[in-house]
Amino acid sequence: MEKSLRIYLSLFCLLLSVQFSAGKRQYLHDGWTFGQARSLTRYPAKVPGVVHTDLLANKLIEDPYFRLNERSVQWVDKEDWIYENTFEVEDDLIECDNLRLFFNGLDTYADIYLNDTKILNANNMFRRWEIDVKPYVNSGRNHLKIYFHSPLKIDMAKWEKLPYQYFASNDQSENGGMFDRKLSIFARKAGYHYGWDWGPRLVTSGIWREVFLDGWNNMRINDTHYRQREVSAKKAALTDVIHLTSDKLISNATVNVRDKASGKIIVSKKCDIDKGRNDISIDFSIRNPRLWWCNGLGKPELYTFSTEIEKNGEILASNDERIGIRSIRVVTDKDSNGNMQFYFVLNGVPVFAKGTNYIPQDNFLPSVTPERYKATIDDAVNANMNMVRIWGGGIYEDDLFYDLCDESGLMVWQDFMFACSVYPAQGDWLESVRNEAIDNVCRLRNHPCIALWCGGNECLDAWYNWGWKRKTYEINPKYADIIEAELNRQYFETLPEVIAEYAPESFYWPSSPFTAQGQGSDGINGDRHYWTVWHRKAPIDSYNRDMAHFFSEYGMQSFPEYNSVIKFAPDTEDHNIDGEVMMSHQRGGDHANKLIEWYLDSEYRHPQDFSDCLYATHVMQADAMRTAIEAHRRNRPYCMGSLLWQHNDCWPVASWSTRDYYGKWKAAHYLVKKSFENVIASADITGDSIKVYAISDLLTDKTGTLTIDVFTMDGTKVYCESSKITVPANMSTKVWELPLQSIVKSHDYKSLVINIGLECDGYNHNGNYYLCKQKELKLNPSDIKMEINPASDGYILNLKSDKFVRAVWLSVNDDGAKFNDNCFDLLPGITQSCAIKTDLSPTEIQSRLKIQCLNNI
Ligand code: BMA
Repeated sequence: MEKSLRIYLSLFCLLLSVQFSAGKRQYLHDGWTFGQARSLTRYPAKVPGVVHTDLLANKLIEDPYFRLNERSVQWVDKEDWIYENTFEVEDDLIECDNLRLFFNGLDTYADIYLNDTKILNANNMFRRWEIDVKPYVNSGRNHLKIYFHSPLKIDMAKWEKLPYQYFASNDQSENGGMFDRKLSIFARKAGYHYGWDWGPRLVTSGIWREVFLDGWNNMRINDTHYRQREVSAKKAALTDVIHLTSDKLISNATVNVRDKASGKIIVSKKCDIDKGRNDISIDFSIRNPRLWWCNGLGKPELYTFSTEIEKNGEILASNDERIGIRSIRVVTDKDSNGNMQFYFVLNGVPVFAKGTNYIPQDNFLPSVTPERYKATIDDAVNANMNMVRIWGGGIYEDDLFYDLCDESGLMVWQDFMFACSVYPAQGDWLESVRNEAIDNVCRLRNHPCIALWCGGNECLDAWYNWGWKRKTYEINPKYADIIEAELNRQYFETLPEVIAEYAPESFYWPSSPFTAQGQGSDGINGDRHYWTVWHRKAPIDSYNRDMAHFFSEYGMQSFPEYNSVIKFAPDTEDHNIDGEVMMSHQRGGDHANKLIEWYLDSEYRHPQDFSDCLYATHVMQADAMRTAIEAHRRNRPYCMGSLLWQHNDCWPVASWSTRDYYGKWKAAHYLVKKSFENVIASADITGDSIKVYAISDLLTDKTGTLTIDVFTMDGTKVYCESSKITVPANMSTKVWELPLQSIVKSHDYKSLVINIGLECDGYNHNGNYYLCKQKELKLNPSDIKMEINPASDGYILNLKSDKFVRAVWLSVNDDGAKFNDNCFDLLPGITQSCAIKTDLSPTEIQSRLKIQCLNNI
């Protein structure tokens, strides 16, 4: 045989055996029906899906997100539901020696019957279930039935048994007709389903993730964990920890780790494989590894490694994993005042974390398409972020979420799924949590994006700082002792034990925010959730003064834009922020609307026109986020992180999100993008001086040109200066300072705008500063001239005015339209260009384009 043919044939055999060894999979997503357990009527169902979306698709309920419809579907969670399916196992699968049924997610209390035999009792939405079904399947038709118990009915019994209460501040039990019974804490189910201060109460049930059958013969690799023992630019020392199951003893097998890209074997090892479960470790190293870097610092390089078990040239089992080689450390050493710092070090470089907090993208989780995932992650990356925090009241996200973060260099702060509550952390409940943690840590531990595991959101603060411990203690000290012991067991034993055992190189942080065990966070040590602006009514300028080592939350509310509001509230009679429909889409309630109005009144203006009022909240939120981000960045290295609250919504609602439910960027997102640029200049105007800082996240020093121009509202330049400066790497540096008087001179400070620009290494940052509150600015009526010029995928808009125009907001009623910039000021006489991607015709764009600005309200 010719050599090339031999190679070809052996490659062919290798491919065949790889395919064979990978086993076979049959998805069970077709042919499902569903119905109320107490009725025999069945309707077609979609899997993965949830009961609400199935009811909607069958026209049995109306869209719960529209107007007040959420109220009329509160009966759904009081019912038990049955999902059924009849299927035939594919021929090549039925012949396999091993046949397992997998549920990647069942929401939540579910009894599973296969051909009338109960094969599983599921009780945790976050777990992945694997059942050996070989003994139960038939070669002909099989019947799969899932009985979902109402989570309310199941948990009510637990609530009634307890002589004390677990608090859950966001559980909207009253809206669900449950009075003060906060049942969410009993269920291992996404907390936000029970309502949140940005979310409706829609408690779902269903097969919410994939369901499939896997069949294989001989051997299967269950899991490969690529531990990164040591990583530097010169060398990565890795261990591939392999868990496999074999049907028989195989002596003298070979384990290979192969680099998929080059096809080369990196390391091989001989081993004997026992019948049953085997754990094998194989060490290897890579010289000069291509490191995974976060967005802004470098390329997020990825490797795909294959683990193969080989015997006599035949591959018995194999498994591919994509990993990124990087080291991530979290530094919690003391600062010079003896307080605990908190910052991330990626590949030896201290990184200022620029990012956001992420909540689930929908109350009906299976409705989130891959396109929505992609857009959500892209919007973080395009806003120059390098970190996203997956908040603890939602879900451990879909694999796709982490794949996209791996690919785009977004570090993930991963909360365990606990938020703003105390939980019954004992017995079966705690065991279930341990298993859920193991499932998810093992699923996610190879992702380079995972930067930290965190016990949960604000649960320790809730107990220690929000008066819950005191309240419980006053009722009976014994009850407080029980809850506190549970809390310690959960966050300081169970969860860190899972991390230590299953992802020992990862950093565990007991809570966000966190200072020390036995107390709430103090804002000085560790990370901080900063809500003095907003919940405590501090002026927006407080962002400039109040510091922390790491801000893991801060935010300011706004409404969705007008074109988004009309999707859930099209009638003009609903266009009143205090009206019933808008209030039903404001889950912070009266408290939140009053805060919005209070901030508008004290710092901006409170327009009576509905659309102007929505717009004013956008500008206020945008200014607030910009102020916070710049202040946090100016204060590095004291402050090393700024994660704003929040990136997205789960339904159309007034909230702190910078992008609304429909994915539309609010004004804030445009300003966040600018404020998170790698190189910016930022001014701190305190008392009678103005200081300018050059802030750079680049890893080498650069030179740049700093410009400072002061204008009056009608275009007179009262000061200008331009100078070459050095912009030192990875820090914030004061580069300019003057007494305010020397640039303001005798002018009325309410009619001045200070424009600061920094051009450096291809970055061109530009920002305006004002010397009074926005409502005091002496703005002239606007006189904007706009040209609309066709471009390849839309239009270029050129805007100009003789007067200073504050916060120009362009909107167009077109779902697909995308602006490259928005919410910008027009400096007198200077043309500002902006691009819009849209399919609208020139006449449509002319008629639909709307301009709003603070000058006109
Ligand atoms: C934070 C979060 C959320 C909440 C937000 C706004 O502290 O952790 O629970 O939605 O505040 O109040």
